[in-house]
Amino acid sequence: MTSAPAPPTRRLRRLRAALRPLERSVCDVGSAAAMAAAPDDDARSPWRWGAAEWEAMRARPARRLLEPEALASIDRQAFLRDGFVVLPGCMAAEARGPWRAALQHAQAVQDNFVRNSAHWGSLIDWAALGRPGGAPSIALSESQANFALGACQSVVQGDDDAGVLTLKYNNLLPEYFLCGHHDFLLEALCNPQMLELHARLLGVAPTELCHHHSSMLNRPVGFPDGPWHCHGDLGPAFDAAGPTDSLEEYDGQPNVVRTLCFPNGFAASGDGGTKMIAGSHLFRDIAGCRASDDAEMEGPQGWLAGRRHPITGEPLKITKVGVPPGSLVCVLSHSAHAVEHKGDAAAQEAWLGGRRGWREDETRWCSLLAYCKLDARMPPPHGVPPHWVARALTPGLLPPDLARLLVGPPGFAKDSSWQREGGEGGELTAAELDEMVARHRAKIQQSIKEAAEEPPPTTGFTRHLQVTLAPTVQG
Ligand SMILES: O=C(O)CCC(=O)C(=O)O
Ligand SMILES: [Fe+2]
Repeated sequence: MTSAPAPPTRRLRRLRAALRPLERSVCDVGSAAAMAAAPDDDARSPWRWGAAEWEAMRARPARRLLEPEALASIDRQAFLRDGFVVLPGCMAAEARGPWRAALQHAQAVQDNFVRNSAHWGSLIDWAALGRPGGAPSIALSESQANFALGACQSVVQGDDDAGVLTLKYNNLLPEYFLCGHHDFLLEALCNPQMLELHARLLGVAPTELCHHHSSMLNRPVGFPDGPWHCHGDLGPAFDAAGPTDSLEEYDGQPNVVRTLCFPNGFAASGDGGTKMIAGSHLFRDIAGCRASDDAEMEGPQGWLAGRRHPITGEPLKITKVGVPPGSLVCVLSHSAHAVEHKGDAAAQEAWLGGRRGWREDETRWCSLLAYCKLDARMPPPHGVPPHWVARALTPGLLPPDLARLLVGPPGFAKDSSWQREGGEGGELTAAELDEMVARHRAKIQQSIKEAAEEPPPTTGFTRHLQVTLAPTVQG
């Protein structure tokens, strides 16, 4: 593990050269943001690492991240039956402080990045990011930027007028592909205990796991209720397969596990917790399983009305979990979940009204790390952009477990649309790289188009973000 990386092949040198403008733009904006946020600490961001930092990471022994008893206690059948598992206090005691500090650091970098949107036009290489028309003509307004500070999913996202969606889908905002923005979280992603945990949950060997995406989900005091939803990550054939009462069938499909990591924990009520519905995943009802709040979910017309668990026969119900510091909650894609508000009505009103001044020690700090089985039947993971694929494919640069998580093992899924498609010895050719980048850009453009076509939200804080906040500042 400590040997020097092999020199990149000619193909990979070309690949890196093609992506260099993008790396430069990321680092330039990253430095502007990081310098004001934490001037002494910008080596924490793997975006800017060179060969020496990668070598140091390869040489570092893995830290103790989880309590071994928690791993040993995993009940796979219960996980498949419920669609989620709560692991209270399973973060190793010595990992909790650094985990929270990593999230605070990443939030500070993100806040600074957002605050500096007036410089995005000149510092970011928009052509390298594939934005048609180049730099955006408007920056975030002061109120839009202020609204996003200290929280996640709060930068206005209804359109790409200020370039936010381009940044989001290229994982330039630290809240997306979070692991690429902080060394602790990158190490957590490929930590052997995390791999063992997800291998157990998904019923595969640790070497058969792939990274799906990672994000930051910090919720400050005043954060209102988040809507009920579940995720379609597996492609139409599996996402719309309809209800099943066979755990064997469910286990036989591709699967993604989102693991929410809470260094501080949260109380069951009014504390920004994650809420769950055991058994909801077995309905595979991505489009229908939605509600703006608990009352709608539980109401006479709500998704829960009359529904029973396909295996236990029990009526489905909302579980408000409360967890102690250092807890993990692992969730299957199809499992219904929502966010409980944080703080009372006055706190929510103040937060929505743009008043900040939350106390950091009260924030619900959270990182999400998602893993899937290597399975060519599902669409490629959306959370690993081409510039990280390029790093992962540079021989000997990244720790082997990390490289495999990001792009799969050599030769994986040669015939599928996964990012690592072929070439001899699993390498990408220049033409394949071009195709991969083109595909990534096309996907981004498609996502941006879909976001712009979606009707404006009628409830909740997304309505506030996209409807109330936007016209007053952009009009
Ligand atoms: O913040 C949470 O508790 C849930 C976030 C969520 O729904 C997601 O990341 O898919
Ligand atoms: Fe979600």
